[in-house]
Amino acid sequence: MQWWLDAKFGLFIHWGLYALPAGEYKGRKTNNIAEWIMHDFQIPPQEYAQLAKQFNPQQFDAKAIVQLAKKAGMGYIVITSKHHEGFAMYDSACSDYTIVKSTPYGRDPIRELAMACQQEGIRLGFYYSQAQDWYDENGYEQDADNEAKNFRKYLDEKCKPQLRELLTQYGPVALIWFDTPLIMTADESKELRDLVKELQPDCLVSGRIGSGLGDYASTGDNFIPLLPTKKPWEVPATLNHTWGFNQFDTAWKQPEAVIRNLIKIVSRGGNYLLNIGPDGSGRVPEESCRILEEVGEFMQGNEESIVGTKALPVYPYDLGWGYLTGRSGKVYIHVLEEKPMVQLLNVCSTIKKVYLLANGEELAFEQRETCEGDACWNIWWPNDDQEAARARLGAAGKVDMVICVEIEEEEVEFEPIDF
Ligand code: FHN
Repeated sequence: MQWWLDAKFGLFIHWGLYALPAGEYKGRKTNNIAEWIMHDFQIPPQEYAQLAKQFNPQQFDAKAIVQLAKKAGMGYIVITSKHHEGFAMYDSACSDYTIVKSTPYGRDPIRELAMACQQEGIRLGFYYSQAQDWYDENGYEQDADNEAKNFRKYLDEKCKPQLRELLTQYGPVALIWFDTPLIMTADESKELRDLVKELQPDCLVSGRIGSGLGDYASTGDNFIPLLPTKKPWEVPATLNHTWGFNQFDTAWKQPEAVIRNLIKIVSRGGNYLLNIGPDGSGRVPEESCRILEEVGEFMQGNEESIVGTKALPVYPYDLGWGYLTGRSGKVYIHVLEEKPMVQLLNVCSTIKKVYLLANGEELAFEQRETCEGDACWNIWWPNDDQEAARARLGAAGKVDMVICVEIEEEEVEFEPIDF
């Protein structure tokens, strides 16, 4: 899974029939995430299924989405192949409830995405709701009487056959993003994991397969761990409050916030899986595109400080003004605030060279002991003028000025603080 550890940043796509009501059904607005509208309003399956007749997302442009992700510096894409609503967003032979068979659109967007990903050299994984299926009478549903269901029948007749299709019809699959296992047993989760690995041994399995059987952990939605964890981890995150498109949700995280989250997550060793929710016409909301494009401008000069980095030993202070990332022989200091100069205490590795990552401009530095005897690095902006240096960095320095410190040692060493 080295590719996944290196990638750090991925694109999540939540897209299904829920993109049509887009947060409102029969004049009633939801205050929950938009893709839950069928459950939240208890819309009967046959009634909800009528949405398929209106689903004709002619604006869906797989290539443009892949290029958007690539330009943002993302290394992989994960798209909902079947969310809890039970509707297959691909050409599935084992159900009639699919985008190909039951919509006027009649195309397989997942095939188009898989082809675009192959052309652009970006990995593609599939979200698959393995336990919740609100359309299938034997699929689980949160807060429903699940004990009464024949889950074995659902597993054998829908879930496993569909996973088999996804893993045999679209070329190499980077990962299966399972979600909400609910009351699935460990044996059932293992059965799905085994199926994935039998069909595609290199395909990763997300943490939400249940019973700790994932290749990596998925944190709670939008929750960033503070402390090191045992397993590699990924933060699935929204750009506003919803995953599926909601016409009323305009609470967009601005590019600054996204860049800060990315750096925070990467500095702690995690991956950031950031969502877009195309609308019912297939169009990606303009705001999502604008935000990702600006993140891309930051990544253009600073990608080296994100992609392929690994978690440093835990730095003993909360810097407040920034974060540290690193790789062999290099420490990247991410400066997110105004600072007359940059000081790191209790760092004892030997500096070779210091420069602004995005334009190579060298910075003066010294290594010394403080009056209290702590090893410390001091770094100065050219002419003591941070703003002028920021201006020279252009878009790459707008939010975060990344300082690259080359060191003699393979790995940076921090002095423990024991007071
Ligand atoms: O219920 C889903 C939700 O709709 C969305 O898919 C998120 C993404 O992480 N997962 C579940 C809630 O955690």
